[in-house]
Amino acid sequence: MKTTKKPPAKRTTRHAAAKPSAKPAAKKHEPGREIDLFGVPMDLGGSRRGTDMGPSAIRIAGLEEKLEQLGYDVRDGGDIHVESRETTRQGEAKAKFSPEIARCCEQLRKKVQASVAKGHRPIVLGGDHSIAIGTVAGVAGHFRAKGASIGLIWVDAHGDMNSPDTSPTGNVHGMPLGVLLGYGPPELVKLGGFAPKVKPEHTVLIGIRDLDVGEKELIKKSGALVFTMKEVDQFGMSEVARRALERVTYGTAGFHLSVDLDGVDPMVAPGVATAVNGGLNFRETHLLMELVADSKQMLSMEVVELNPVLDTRNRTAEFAVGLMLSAFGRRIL
Ligand SMILES: [Mn+2]
Repeated sequence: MKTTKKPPAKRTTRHAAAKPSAKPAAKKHEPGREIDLFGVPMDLGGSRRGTDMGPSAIRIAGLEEKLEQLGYDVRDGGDIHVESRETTRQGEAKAKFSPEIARCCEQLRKKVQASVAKGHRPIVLGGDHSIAIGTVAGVAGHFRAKGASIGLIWVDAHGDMNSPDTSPTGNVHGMPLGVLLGYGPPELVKLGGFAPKVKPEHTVLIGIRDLDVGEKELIKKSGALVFTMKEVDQFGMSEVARRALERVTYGTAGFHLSVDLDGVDPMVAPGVATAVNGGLNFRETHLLMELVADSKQMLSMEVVELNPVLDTRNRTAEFAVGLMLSAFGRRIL
């Protein structure tokens, strides 16, 4: 696997799989050559400590340099400041630390929105998955001001669609997708002054295999498109990715890709807080990233839930860097 020095191919046509319907195509956003990195050392959304070290582990694995080798101009915007668990009030037990999570997500939202407004593509490094509330609010906020919607691909073992009432733990990292679709703690749902951030018809989940009882109801009710591991096994990732990309690009300005590393099988990505067997394998995950790159419509990306404490010799961080390279256009040939 040699990295190429060639810049990624220029965008040619919009995604060919879009439905041939009468609905006029939304104006497409030209993906830029500039990438802004933001780290969010957040571990307030889960119970296991250690995800706050995720951004450092990914930087150590050489993300910036490898993206530059791919032909991108990369600027590291540093980390969002997150208060530590010891110095922050937990607050409401049904949505633990949600005031501090909301404060951090608001900081992130502003940085991401400013990045997208410059025509750059932000990459957000987690941190637990609660930070997606800020990332998606920033990207969606920019396009909303232009009257456009964005799509969302959510790779995860879990649904992340609990509400404070259905969550067995009160951990906010089990709620961000629900929040983005308009359900959950008001201080999070209202972030950026609008809700929902994405429409269910533009939202796709991939890799799902561990859902809480109450959460299942909300997922079914939400109208989001869900590819559980059963569908991945049944149809193959090629077909799942085709359907997913059709869904998130049809009538949108492009899409955000949110990768929870626990969506990947723990044999490949062991350094995650909430590992679940039977996940996406190495090639399935890369194929999804490669097809995302081929679509030329990814606006922004985040990689979350890396827990270096549970990792082996930074292997999961190195895998995460490989995924980002594939999603940004690295090719085998
Ligand atoms: Mn997640």
